[in-house]
Amino acid sequence: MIEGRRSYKADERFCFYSSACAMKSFRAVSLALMLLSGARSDPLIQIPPHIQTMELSTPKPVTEAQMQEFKQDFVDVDFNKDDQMDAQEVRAHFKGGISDVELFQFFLDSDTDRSGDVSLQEYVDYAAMLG
Ligand SMILES: [Ca+2]
Ligand SMILES: [Ca+2]
Repeated sequence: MIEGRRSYKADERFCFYSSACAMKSFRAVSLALMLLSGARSDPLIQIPPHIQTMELSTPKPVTEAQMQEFKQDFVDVDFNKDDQMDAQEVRAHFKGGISDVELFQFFLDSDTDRSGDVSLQEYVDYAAMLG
């Protein structure tokens, strides 16, 4: 008879958030500032038409130029082009330049439906509040 803990794949997302809660802290906006300050790959990735034309609500008014920036940030990070930013993509985008705490905090703040991914609408909501 085997006793002991087993880990389930399905628990990983839960653990991701519970540990993030435990570490909720001070550097809340640093990742966002990195995103918004143009720490991005070069040359720019073309924004696909369905993203370009997507109508998005914002929690407060943003300029057309800001919205363009948000969309550009999003497509730069969304490496596999599934229209979702996941934790691996965010980490890869910053090439190890962000801490786990910053990554967790970013998802806590932006992934409002707790799906484990950040949609364009979620990212725009998040980014608009920082602008
Ligand atoms: Ca993706
Ligand atoms: Ca989400």
